[in-house]
Formats: sequence, C-alpha cells, structure tokens
Amino acid sequence: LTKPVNPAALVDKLDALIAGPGREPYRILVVDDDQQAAERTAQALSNRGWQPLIMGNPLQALERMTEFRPDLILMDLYMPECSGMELAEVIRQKDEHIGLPIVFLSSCGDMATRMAAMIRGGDDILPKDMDPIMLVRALEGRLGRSRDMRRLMDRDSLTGLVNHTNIKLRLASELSRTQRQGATLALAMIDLDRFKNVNDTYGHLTGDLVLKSLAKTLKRRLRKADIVGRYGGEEFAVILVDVQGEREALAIMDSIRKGFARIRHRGGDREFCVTFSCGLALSSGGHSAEELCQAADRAMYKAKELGRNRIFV
Ligand code: GH3
Ligand code: MG
Ligand code: MG
Ligand code: MG
Repeated sequence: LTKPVNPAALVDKLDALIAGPGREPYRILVVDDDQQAAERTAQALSNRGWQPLIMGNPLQALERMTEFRPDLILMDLYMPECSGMELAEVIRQKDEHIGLPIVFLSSCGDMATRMAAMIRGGDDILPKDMDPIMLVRALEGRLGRSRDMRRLMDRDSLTGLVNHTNIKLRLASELSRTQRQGATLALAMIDLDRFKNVNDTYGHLTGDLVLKSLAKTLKRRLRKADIVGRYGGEEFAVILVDVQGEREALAIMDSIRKGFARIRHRGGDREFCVTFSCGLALSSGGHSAEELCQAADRAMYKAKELGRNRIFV
C-alpha cells in the first residue's frame, strides 16, 4: 500500500490477506430502483473484495437468484413494481433461501415499518443514508456466520464434497449461466463398480476410505471451477463448466477413470483396485437440472450394461 494509507482500506487489505486466497468472495445482491444509491453501495462492497450484483427491479432480481447464489440480499424497502417486503416473502418460500440473510435499507425508521419488515422475512433494517464503510462492517459478521452454517449444511461429512441437494442447486445455477453466456457444460454421473463386493470383502470402513479416495482424485484432477458432489452412497456427480464439447468432456473423465483405476487401496494386508462407470450428458442451455441428471444417469446405466469401467455419452 502507498502512504498515506486510508485506515479502512488498510484493515480491508489485511483482512483479505488473513482470509487467504481461494475463498470465494461474498456475493451480495443489491436490489434498488435508485441506480445511483445502488452503485454507491456496490462500490463499497467491491472495495471490500465482495461481489455485488445490482438489480433495479425486484422481478429481475428473482430471476437471477438461481444463477448468482447470493450470500446476502441488500434491498431497498420501497420500489415501484413491488415492495422489498413482498419480494422477501416470495424468496422465503423456497427451502434453499430460508436462511438467506435479507437486509433492508430504508430512510423510514418508524417502529411499525420495522416490525412489518421483520415479520415478512427480513433480518434487519438499516438506514438508507448509512456510511458505506459502516454498512460493510454491519454486514460482515452476518455474512461470516451464514457462510459457516451453509458450509455445514451443503457438504457431505464423509468426503467434504457438495451434497445431493446442493449439487442440484449448483447445476441449476451453472445451466442458467451456460445459457446466458452461450457456453456448454457437461454433467458426469459416476457410480463405483461392484462396490458392495468391496464392503463385503474388506469391510465398511475400508469402503469409506475408497469413497474418500475417489473424492480426492476428482478434486485434484478437475479444474478449480468444476463442481464435484456426492450424489448418493457410492455415486458422485461432476459438473464440467465451459467444455468445448463431447470430446473434451470425455477426455477429461476418461483420464480420471484410468487414474482412479490404477490406485491400489489397502484392505487389511491385501491391496485391491476399484473402478467406476460414468454417464455423460451435455447441455448448452434449454435443459432443467432434473432433465440433465436423468440423461447422465441413463448414460451411466448404459456404461454398466456395456461391462462397467467405462464412460458412455
Ligand atoms: P454396480 O457395479 O452395479 O454399481 O454394483 P454395486 O455393488 O456398486 O451396486 P449396488 O447399488 O448393489 O451397491 C452399492 C453399494 O454401495 C451398497 C452399499 O453398501 C454401498 N455404499 C453406499 N454408501 C456407502 C457408504 O457411505 N460407505 C460404504 N462403505 N459403502 C456404501
Ligand atoms: Mg426506492
Ligand atoms: Mg449405486
Ligand atoms: Mg455401484
């Protein structure tokens, strides 16, 4: 930093260094019909290293929620089309948004309004003319707690991967982005071959170690942007974002398949290998998460039928 250092900027910089790289920046959805006010707020959030997305219209905001996956919504209480309270009520109807912090900004501080805002789904109401740096500070603790809680809820405890519910939400988000950007994504469904045999021969704990080892292999070999989830017991789902096409997706998954099949697992004083079968489905938009899961699942069963330890598109 160059002297003279702005104290707030210094604290932000040090905080960012302590948090370390690799942590996803907080995503904040700013909903406000007043463009200038929204941009002032967004600037303060960006300065803190967070990622704001401004939506001037509540319905537009609702549409982009799936894809943007906000960590918090900062919303003007009064907007022409629909009030912030109405939007909060609609958002709260979805299971995945029950714990999503919604903070209102309002210049109206009377008790009746505050009560109504809380009752209708808000978590807090802050003054609209609040100093942006103070606003960032006010949101920070709330964001940290809600991320920590979601990390516990969204992850599978054995493998640390994204769990079933969450991988489907991530797929919906990536499909929406894929369509908007004219890109292509691939979904790979993986199922371990004859895994019941592994448990029966070497025991359940050894089976668990094999599941962990597959999770580690997938994480290590995929790109950072790709998303890996534990879809079920011995089933995994991989979202390959931005692939050129079938050939690339197939090459990526086939190299992982070969690599994993070479790993020697220990079971007591013996060593053994495990393989998996994989089904691939691609989309450039126009499919629901459910449809793509079904297509990848069908392809996976085809791979089993054809003799296992292979990939079917
Ligand atoms: P296939 O090649 O047809 O997939 O054969 P399979 O034996 O893998 O298939 P099946 O669906 O019959 O068995 C899946 C097994 O996965 C049964 C279950 O005991 C095991 N499994 C599921 N979840 C876990 C887990 O968390 N830990 C362990 N150790 N085993 C699990
Ligand atoms: Mg307004
Ligand atoms: Mg299975
Ligand atoms: Mg299996």
